[in-house]
Amino acid sequence: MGMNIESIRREFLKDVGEATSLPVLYEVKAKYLGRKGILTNLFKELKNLSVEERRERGRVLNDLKEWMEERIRKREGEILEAEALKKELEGKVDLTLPGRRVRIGNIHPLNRVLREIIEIFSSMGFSLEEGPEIELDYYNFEALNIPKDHPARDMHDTFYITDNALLRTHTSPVQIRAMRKRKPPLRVISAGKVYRRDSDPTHSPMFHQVEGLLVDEDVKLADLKGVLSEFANRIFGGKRRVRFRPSYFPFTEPSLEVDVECVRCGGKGCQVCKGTGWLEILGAGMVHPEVFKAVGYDSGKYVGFAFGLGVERIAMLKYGIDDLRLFFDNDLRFLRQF
Ligand code: 2NM
Repeated sequence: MGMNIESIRREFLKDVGEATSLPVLYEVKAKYLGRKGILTNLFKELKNLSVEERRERGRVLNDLKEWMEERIRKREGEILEAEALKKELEGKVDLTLPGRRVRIGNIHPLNRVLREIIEIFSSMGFSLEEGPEIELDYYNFEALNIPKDHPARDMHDTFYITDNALLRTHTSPVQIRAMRKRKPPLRVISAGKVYRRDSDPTHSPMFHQVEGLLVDEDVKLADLKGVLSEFANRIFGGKRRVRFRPSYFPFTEPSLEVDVECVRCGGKGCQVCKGTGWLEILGAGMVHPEVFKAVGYDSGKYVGFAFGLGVERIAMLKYGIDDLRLFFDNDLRFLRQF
């Protein structure tokens, strides 16, 4: 008989593995070890062999038979155990229920808004600049036309590290560094963490800013109005009215504040806009000649505009969030909504 022992063994293992109930397992047992079983037939053929060959072949078949019986016993145990467990759970657990969904993470709302803002200005040709969060007094204040005794320093409530080093209170020093590093024309934005000694529902000691700067030979206030109107429309979506009010910053002249039509009430007046119909979203202005002087640009030749915004404020307005601290608590019930 040419049937190879190894292929019988392999087919037997497959049959046993596929048997998930006792009746099926007993059919498998009969297929190999029953009265007309494959192995039984091999035993019957022994009588045709010589004494020598019979002893050798007989030992191989006996080993195989014992191994098969052992396998079947083991499988029998496994099936009985599975059936007992199934009986135990019957009516108590619904095995047809779909599995629990695995939750995957998402981008933090602040980072999402930050990325959107960067994308909008990138598409207008601004490139992202980076700078240190620990700054020198010179880059954070002096070069921005804010001398030591200037009242604007009080507004910033600075964390000082030494007399000369501090946590940056805005990202403007990044732009000072960019101007000293390059020549006009220049179109840069800076984005990142800034620090002020302030903490209440609308102020956090650390928050995120994006600032922009454009310097060229023939820049007008109208260019600034165009860029910031486009930004307001794209970040809040749709066609929105934008207005510009005079303001004051030491580093720009003239300075202005940018308001967008209230995202909640569309200008009629509501809680969010405190009845005014307008939301303040940006500070901006034409770069002060003193700032150009500090970075070595010729203010007779070059003109520039700059602007700054708070990412938390934009995110709060966009998503209707009333407490800034939600961004920093890392409560998953809040974060999963984005
Ligand atoms: C603002 C408002 C107005 C500003 C100015 C500069 C620099 F460095 F170019 F002078 N950077 N950012 C600026 C101007 C920032 O934030 C409310």
